[in-house]
Amino acid sequence: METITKEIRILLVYLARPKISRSEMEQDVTELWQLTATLGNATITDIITQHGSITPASYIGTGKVEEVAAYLADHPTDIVLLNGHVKPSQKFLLTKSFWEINKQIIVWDRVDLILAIFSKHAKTTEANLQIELARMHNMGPRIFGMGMELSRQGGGIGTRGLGETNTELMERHWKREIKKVKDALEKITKTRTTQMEHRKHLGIRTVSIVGYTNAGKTSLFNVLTHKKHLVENALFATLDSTVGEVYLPSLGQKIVVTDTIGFISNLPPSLIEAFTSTLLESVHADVVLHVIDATDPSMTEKIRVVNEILNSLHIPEQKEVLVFNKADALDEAGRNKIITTFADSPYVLVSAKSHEGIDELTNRIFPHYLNKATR
Ligand SMILES: Nc1nc2c(ncn2[C@@H]2O[C@H](COP(=O)(O)OP(=O)(O)OP(=O)(O)O)[C@@H](O)[C@H]2O)c(=O)[nH]1
Ligand SMILES: [Mg+2]
Repeated sequence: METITKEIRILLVYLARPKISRSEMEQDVTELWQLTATLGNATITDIITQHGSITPASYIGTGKVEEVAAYLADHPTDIVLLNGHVKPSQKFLLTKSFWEINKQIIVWDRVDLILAIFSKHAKTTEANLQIELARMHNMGPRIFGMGMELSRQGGGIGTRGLGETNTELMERHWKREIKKVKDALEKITKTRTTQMEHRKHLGIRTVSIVGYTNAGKTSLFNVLTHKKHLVENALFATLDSTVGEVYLPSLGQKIVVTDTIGFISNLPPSLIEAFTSTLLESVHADVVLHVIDATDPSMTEKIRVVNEILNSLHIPEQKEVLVFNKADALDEAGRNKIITTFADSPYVLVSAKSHEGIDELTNRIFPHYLNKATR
């Protein structure tokens, strides 16, 4: 049965940092656009741009706040989306400023948008708890507390004194709720750790698949493990960590392959921290396959982003193999570029679609790295 869902109207307020190039900005806006499209029932109805640095109090500066408020007065809008990472205090101030015009308005930053997509795709308790934890961190006590305030007032939004008189109360409530979620997550993490230790005890080696979102990680996982997990031309199709087995004739044993959530640029550390449980498998793997969409014009930047995240997770570089995927869609020039640029790094060119390079991966790369891992 078809359900009618209301279209969410999003106003994008884009703060273009000083010295940003036109192409960087275009890539950034395109990604925000794709993220919004991934939500399914949301559209960016307009973009207001501000050039300059972040204003500490309001992120976009008083003048811009007024401009956005004037826009909201004339254009029905559900969400004001800011690019980048906006502090809870800035979001709180903005929300309050816009409330004069629209009491239902929600202010989101890029992380809130990503978390909304996560929620849409989350299936497991673990994923839901991690999203909840990241959300709470991203909201901060006062915005989180607004929900509590609303329920106390029986649903009506009272603006008088909101968030000011009750800051301490909200802070305590926020901390208590965070602890609850953390405790629940810890139990799940323990189960995962036990499973990993059990595998290690049995001498089973593990390969984890990581990479920027939409690079083709799940497609590669499916090819390797003969599974049929959801593959989609969408950002964050995968949110959980899934495990599959592959028998390697060259090693005469089976290995475990894991697929996990994709990465994206500008993730705050608190979000990565919230997903520690899911990423645990990747952190402890013997080999880390860093899957890259070789047809992506922003490939180099995305490799950098993923490497930064791998670093923050303390995954040693020696475990990493660059896997350039979508070789079937590459022309000669694209191939040559990879061959010349990455000649010094361990890499392999594959296609999850045509299966080019898969044999090389399983017969040469895996045995080589897995033998090394045992030494
Ligand atoms: N041409 C081509 N397309 C591919 C290949 N591998 C994956 N794709 C496409 O790339 C898109 C993303 O594939 P996924 O496997 O879902 O990518 P992912 O990295 O798991 O993405 P998330 O889980 O959303 O982070 C889909 O539209 C796939 O059909 C390939 O080898 N060649
Ligand atoms: Mg996936």
